[in-house]
Amino acid sequence: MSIPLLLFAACSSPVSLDPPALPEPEDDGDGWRGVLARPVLPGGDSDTGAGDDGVDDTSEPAPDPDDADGDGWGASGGDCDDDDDAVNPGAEEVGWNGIDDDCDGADLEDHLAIDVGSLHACALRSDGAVACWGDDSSGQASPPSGAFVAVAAGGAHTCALTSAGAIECWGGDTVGQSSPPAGEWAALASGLYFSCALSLDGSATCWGLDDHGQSSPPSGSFVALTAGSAHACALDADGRATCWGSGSWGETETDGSAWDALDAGTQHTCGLAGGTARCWGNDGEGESSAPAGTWSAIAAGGEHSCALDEAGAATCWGDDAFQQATPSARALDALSAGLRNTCGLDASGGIVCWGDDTLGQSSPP
Ligand SMILES: [Ca+2]
Ligand SMILES: [Ca+2]
Ligand SMILES: [Ca+2]
Ligand SMILES: [Ca+2]
Repeated sequence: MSIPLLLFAACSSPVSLDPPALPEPEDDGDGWRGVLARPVLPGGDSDTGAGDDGVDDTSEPAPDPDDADGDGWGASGGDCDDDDDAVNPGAEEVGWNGIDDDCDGADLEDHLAIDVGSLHACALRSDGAVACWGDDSSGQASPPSGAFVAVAAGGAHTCALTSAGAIECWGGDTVGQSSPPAGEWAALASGLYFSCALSLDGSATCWGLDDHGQSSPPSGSFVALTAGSAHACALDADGRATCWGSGSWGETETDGSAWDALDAGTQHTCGLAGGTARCWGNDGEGESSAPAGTWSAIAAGGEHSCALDEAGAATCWGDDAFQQATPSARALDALSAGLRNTCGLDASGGIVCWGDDTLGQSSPP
């Protein structure tokens, strides 16, 4: 008698035969309960009862009952769009597509490059579009649509290099500064009333005003280009500088040394060599009196100049009447200086500007 009683007691026990009492029911029949990937049934055999195939499913990947689009992330596990398997916390963020691809809370609106002109500025977005702000009185801040790889803002015009290697310019064209030659180009720079480009063989070509020879570059093979008010400079593969155009303040003088970077301002030029900054040309406001330090980027503007140290902190010198030489405290990766303002890009590709904003040139979109 004691044995049947014991069997009856065992069979009626909820512990030995029924599933344990669980806070959340296994309600969709996949053998997993709740939002956590935890098996309900011992051994992971999810199809017990009439449909039991006798296979222990523990070797199969654990399905997430909360993952409707099958991208491996449940809605409660961070998938911010469980109807789109391309959107989840493990996805790569794609800029400017209006979609928060990686579920970090926002679409990425980043920029790859920035160039400040006299009273306007433009930046290259990571989707290839160009965005401009500031003075648009000649249409210089109204870029065409298209895919670009570089942008150069000048006086009242802007030029950009398309992904196909062609140059498109917009804005003032009073002296042909917005009428670029056809061809395939590798780099470009815009000055006050002219622009220059490097062809694929490294030779320089300029268009626009040439009253100081600023649009008559010497022959040579160059890898980088910069343009100021009425002068321009290029670096060859060894870092040697060649400058042309107006040199009334000595801004086109080069000493034969090698440079890592060069930037032409209105009437001065600044360069970086081994982290040391040096400027030459007009120094009426102290714009050519570069401070000692170790710098990673440099920009020459109207009558001021700025540089970034190795941590990305900006330091400026020269005219500060519009606070153009009073930089943002944000760490920056890139820098460009205009007539009376300065802009940079932070590590996220966000735009930071300081200085004169009377025409919105320091108010990026
Ligand atoms: Ca999902
Ligand atoms: Ca998804
Ligand atoms: Ca995002
Ligand atoms: Ca996105």
